[in-house]
Amino acid sequence: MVAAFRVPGSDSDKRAPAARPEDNRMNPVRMYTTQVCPYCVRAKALLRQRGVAEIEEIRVDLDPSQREHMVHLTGRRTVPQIFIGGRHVGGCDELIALDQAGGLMPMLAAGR
Ligand SMILES: N[C@@H](CCC(=O)N[C@@H](CS)C(=O)NCC(=O)O)C(=O)O
Repeated sequence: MVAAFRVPGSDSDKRAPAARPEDNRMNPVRMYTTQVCPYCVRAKALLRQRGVAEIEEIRVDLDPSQREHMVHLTGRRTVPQIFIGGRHVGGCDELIALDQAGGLMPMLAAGR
């Protein structure tokens, strides 16, 4: 069973950039997570700040088969593991590094 949740973004976040997810111009974001995971919370907050309204969240603590699938896909055992437009970004630290290098918004832009 896949435990997937749609996580709405914060309407009150005024730091969101111009890219509007409701225009369908952003690539889909998928994140393997657990319930108790400060890195997951941090990663989701950053994505929301960058305008991501929906995150497909796969709770590997609720579904061990999904944890094994995550390990198979990424070679990693830690959460979060983040995919943007089907491409593996890595964990929270790598998401932050990508953002700081200026690579996150282009990756979020649909069609990239
Ligand atoms: N450097 C990693 C650290 C991730 C990490 O340590 N995550 C914890 C949960 S917050 C974890 O997966 N621990 C092992 C486990 O839960 O099996 C990142 O930035 O994503």
